[in-house]
Amino acid sequence: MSSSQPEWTLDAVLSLHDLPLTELLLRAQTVHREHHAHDAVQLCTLLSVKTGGCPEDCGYCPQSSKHDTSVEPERLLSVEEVLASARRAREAGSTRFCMGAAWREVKDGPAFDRVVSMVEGVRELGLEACATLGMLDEGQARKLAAAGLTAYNHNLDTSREHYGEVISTRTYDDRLRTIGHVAKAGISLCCGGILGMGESIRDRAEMLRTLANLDPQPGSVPINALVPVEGTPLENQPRVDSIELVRAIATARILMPRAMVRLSAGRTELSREAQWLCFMAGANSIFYGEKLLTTGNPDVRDDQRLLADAGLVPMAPYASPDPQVQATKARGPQAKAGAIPLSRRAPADAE
Ligand code: SAM
Ligand code: DTB
Ligand code: SF4
Repeated sequence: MSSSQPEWTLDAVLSLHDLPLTELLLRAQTVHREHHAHDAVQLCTLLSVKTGGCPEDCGYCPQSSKHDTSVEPERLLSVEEVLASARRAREAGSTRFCMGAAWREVKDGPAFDRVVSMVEGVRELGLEACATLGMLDEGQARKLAAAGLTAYNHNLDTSREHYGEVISTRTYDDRLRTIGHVAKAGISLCCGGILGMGESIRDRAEMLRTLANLDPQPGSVPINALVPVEGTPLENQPRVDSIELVRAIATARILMPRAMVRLSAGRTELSREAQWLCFMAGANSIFYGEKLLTTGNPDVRDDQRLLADAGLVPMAPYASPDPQVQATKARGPQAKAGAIPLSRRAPADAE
């Protein structure tokens, strides 16, 4: 974790998580305002650039070849297809574009080279570029950094203790190794987890503790509610309680004050009020667009109303206080084609 701060203990995390709800929300909102614009939400768009056929057995994932789901394996998209989608995302108001591949790990060769070109192209559009491609080695992380990748998403998903209940084809330490390579390459880490996979509150607190004790802390923390997909081992899991989601988000905000906390998968099942409570708890980003990777996401008009009705505004790109995100502004290809509309607010504009 940031060297100036002592390590978080499990007891300390649990006592925050279990505070009376109003007290937890107040504390989280106070921390939030110290580091972020209080009324800005970053809109991010996901695209699955290589769908399905993944050899890993992640129990939540519709893209695993070990599960019989309706997701069919597809080829790696072309750079042109991806950039056309990124352009549409930018026109719709997104400022970060995240490309996902259903790979266990990156293999050097033409497919990876194509992803590197996608990253360069996304940066040239003036968007933040994020990728999630499975395990990476140090050299691959360096190549992505040189291409201007803003962030790499690699989730811990749950606690070390619960991990084996969900995934058997890789270990928690495999995950942490890739996270180390991302950090060493100077790429901002996007790392979070999923609630609702049969884990205990202790598991959630343990996952948040592990995230908060990383050095450096993740610049981005996606908190997903499990989307139970037919054909996966977790298809019958009950939906996570929305207040439990709010508690996890508030705890993440307090533990990782400078991170963008992203209210990620599972929003189609959340009421507007529950989503507003998540923003109150310190979430300051959503995935925006009709699809996540393979599952649905709220309609963009509904999301525009969700923000407008609460007096929230879309955030400018590179508004994150994470120094590694700031560093990418100067690294890699610079925006070529048109600027992001200025109506979006950066933290400097915050009251
Ligand atoms: N293969 C890469 C990996 O596992 O790192 C990248 C793609 S993977 C789909 C990215 C993340 O999506 C996973 O780590 C998991 O947290 C999330 N995810 C996948 N399926 C999900 C589901 N059904 N519900 C919620 N989150 C999910
Ligand atoms: C993350 O934590 N959530 C996003 C993003 N990182 C890549 C993915 C959610 C995927 C939900 C299931 C699907 O659509 O396939
Ligand atoms: Fe593969 Fe990633 Fe899905 Fe796991 S989460 S099965 S690694 S695509």
